[in-house]
Amino acid sequence: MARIDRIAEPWGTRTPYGSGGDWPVRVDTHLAEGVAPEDVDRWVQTASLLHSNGDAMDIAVKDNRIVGVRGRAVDRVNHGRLGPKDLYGWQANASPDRLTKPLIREGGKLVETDWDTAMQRIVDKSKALLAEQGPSALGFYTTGQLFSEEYYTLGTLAHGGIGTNHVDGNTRLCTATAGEALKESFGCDGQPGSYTDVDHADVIALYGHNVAETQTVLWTRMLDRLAGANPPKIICVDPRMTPVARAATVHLAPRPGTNVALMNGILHEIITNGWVDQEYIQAHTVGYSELENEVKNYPPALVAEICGVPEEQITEAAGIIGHAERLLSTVLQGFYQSNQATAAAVQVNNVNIIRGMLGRPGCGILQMNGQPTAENTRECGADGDLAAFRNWSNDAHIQDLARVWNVDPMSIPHYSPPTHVMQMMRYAEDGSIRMLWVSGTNPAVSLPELARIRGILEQDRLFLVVQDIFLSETAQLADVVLPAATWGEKTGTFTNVDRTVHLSEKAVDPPGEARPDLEIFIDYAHRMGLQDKDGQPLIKWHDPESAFEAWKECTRGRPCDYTGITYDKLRGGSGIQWPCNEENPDGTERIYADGKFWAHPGYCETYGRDLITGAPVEPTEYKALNPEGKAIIKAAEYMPPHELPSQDFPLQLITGRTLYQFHTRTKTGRAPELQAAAPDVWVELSADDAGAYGIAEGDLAEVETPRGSVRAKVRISGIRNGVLFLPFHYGYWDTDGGHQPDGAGRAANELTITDWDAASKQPIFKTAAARITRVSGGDGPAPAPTTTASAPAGYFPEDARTKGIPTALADEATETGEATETAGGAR
Ligand SMILES: Nc1nc2c(c(=O)[nH]1)N[C@H]1C(S)=C(S)[C@@H](COP(=O)(O)OP(=O)(O)OC[C@H]3O[C@@H](n4cnc5c(=O)[nH]c(N)nc54)[C@H](O)[C@@H]3O)O[C@H]1N2
Ligand SMILES: Nc1nc2c(c(=O)[nH]1)N[C@H]1C(S)=C(S)[C@@H](COP(=O)(O)OP(=O)(O)OC[C@H]3O[C@@H](n4cnc5c(=O)[nH]c(N)nc54)[C@H](O)[C@@H]3O)O[C@H]1N2
Ligand SMILES: [Mo]
Repeated sequence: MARIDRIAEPWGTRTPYGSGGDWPVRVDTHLAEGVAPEDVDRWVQTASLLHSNGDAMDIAVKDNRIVGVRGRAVDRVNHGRLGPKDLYGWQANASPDRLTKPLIREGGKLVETDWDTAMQRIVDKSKALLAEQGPSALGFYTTGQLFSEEYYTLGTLAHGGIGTNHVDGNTRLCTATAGEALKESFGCDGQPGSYTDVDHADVIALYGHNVAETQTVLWTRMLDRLAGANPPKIICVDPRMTPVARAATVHLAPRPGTNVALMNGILHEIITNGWVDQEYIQAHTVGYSELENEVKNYPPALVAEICGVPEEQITEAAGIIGHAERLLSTVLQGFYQSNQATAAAVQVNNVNIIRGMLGRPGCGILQMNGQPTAENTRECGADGDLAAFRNWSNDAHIQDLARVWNVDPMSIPHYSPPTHVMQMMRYAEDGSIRMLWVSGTNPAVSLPELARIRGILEQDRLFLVVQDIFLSETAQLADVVLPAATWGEKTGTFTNVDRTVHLSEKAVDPPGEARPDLEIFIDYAHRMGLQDKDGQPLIKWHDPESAFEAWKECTRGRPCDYTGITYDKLRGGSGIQWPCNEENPDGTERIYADGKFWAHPGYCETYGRDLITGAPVEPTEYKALNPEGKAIIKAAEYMPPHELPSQDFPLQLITGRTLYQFHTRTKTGRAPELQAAAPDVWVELSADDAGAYGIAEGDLAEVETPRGSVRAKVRISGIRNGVLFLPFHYGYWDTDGGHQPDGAGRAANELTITDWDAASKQPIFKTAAARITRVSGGDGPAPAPTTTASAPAGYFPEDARTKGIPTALADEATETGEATETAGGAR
């Protein structure tokens, strides 16, 4: 047993293992000061809630309070390990400023009220708008942080009951491109890979994915492979010097927004050198010749020029990928939130497809998720898609869903693609969406071009309902605020990136009158009198387990088949990967193992879209292209970003995350160990650019784009020349309880652009033209972590390095009692 500071050592101690070996167990535990394991009254099973990895853990409960967490050794995902947000983040639950009563706006102010009054206000408004305008007046904007049971209920009541097409999740900002890229290549959402591919891969290629900071335990698995026998080669594609880049065999740092050009260059090399699996291509794919023709136009010399990357690096990376025997590819926001998101992510699929690298140990694709339950938003249709990956443009699927819900098929909106959130904001701006119900997301900080978003949400004519656990920046603009219970206070299931389903059990009661989101949605459906076609209540379930049983029936025979899973089966052991049904009672490690896809015209989730224009492919076209349901190889031409650097705005701004904070910080900002590690906004700049602009480490600078400005202290980091980076975590809320006044400009989204990917409709948070000017000198280094991508580039005072406050010590227990090697600080 070792005690270490997991702020200073985010990945903990190495437990090396070799290719094809078993990842050793290491159980991580953190308990509140003064609590010993023997003091704990009970341990309650759950999984992590502040990222998509699905680290299984038990919550320690003492005197009906959460007092800590411990990783679950038996789980396939983490083998006992936890990351810093897992270890410390739970403390936010017990914050004194949790919402404990519903609030309604009276005379311009939010005042406390009871549930009946708050709900009645929402119901009265809904009914009046339905009578006046019909379902299109109502919009629902949810999250990737609730449970399956909650999304399924929301999707059912909105699509099957209210009949509105305006339903989306913040998953639009997050994993819309992951879902879309999988649909484009395989006809259906669903992650081909498995985390065990890390154990077998000889090459791991990470595209715009800073896994070290965003799924820390998955990175720990990779670090342990790197420390063992036959380590994999790592390819990193990221304009910043992330911890992944530092560990990479080849680090490509392209100009932001040039991902498609880079991928086409890599594909050019793979195809020209014949590193393709012709047999696999013949048997299992359509569209290869189109790709061959397209990538001919991308010789490495040209790509080097477009991307601003040395030509030798491109050929070296392509050679490594081309010679891989077991290739694992992962993709995240550096592609999904950048220029040509879907087109770029699809080219990663193409690499694995044409190399025949699918469905075998070590050969996988992880089109990553970000939020813990984003997968479920998509599966349950709370992002606008239809439940259980049904196809909104296939009438037979609409009928089948109508059968499950016992409603008239015509009452399920399917006359056009679901409305995405950026379009919903437009409708609210125009005044046609008149009630917006926001659950579990904070758009006043997380959507692009915040001045505009605030203007839309503040309007008197928009009735805004916000369901949250804190009085977030968005809740402050609401007409009704509903206090929700959260993780640890309610029961439900959720699914991580590699299709592993976990049960999260209630450990303690929620504070005050806060209620589980599930109860709130069911209550609304009943108060609205939503019925099926026989006059029975539309929502026939009443608690998490009965909701799960209903959801299972909805998935029967669909790709994400949950019918073989029960709450009991999820208790005690490991999480289970869907599909899990009669044929696969223990779940399914890898899908597409036999070169068979869910792409058959009658079964697929979508007929796809044009990657450049986003226009939906017609059903007849799809049937002609892919009658047998093979994998679809889609080529794409490189198009430059819409907003390019200019004389006025000569730099490129990208935004993203740091290891210690989660999103708009409503939870991590209230966990002292995490907040202390990354207390305030900073801006990253390369040493060359800092020199050119006369800016030094710690100086206060102003970053501007055509949309607005942000003031931040400067960190001189290993970022690419010509690029600025801002973390997007810092809104107006301060941990001292105060709020920064409007326009004080701390939120990265003051600067981002109202623009989105044509195919996935995911907003472009990474690539805007920007400039930076020095405002004044600083009084020390920027408040940026030194253990991460924001590590300082040059000399740095030792005492300013990131380390934990005294309560940050956590325990690690390995099978042998000791780990073999200590973790290198910044690695
Ligand atoms: N600590 C922490 N972990 C998290 C979260 C969190 O808030 N904090 N959030 C979770 C969620 S919801 C998500 S979606 C994930 C996101 O996880 P990631 O996608 O790993 O995180 P980001 O920082 O958004 O972006 C990743 C990288 O993209 C790079 N990038 C920017 N522009 C480009 C480009 O044009 N091309 C390329 N190739 N790279 C580019 C950035 O330099 C950055 O390092 O993390 C999840 N995990
Ligand atoms: N510039 C820029 N902007 C970005 C990104 C970026 O990289 N750059 N990334 C985007 C991505 S990938 C994402 S996922 C979004 C995230 O953006 P948001 O979803 O807006 O961020 P969160 O802070 O996670 O907001 C979740 C809200 O739900 C509340 N909450 C937590 N648990 C519960 C619960 O159980 N029930 C209810 N009802 N509420 C709960 C929290 O208090 C919080 O207010 O941001 C996006 N915005
Ligand atoms: Mo996300």
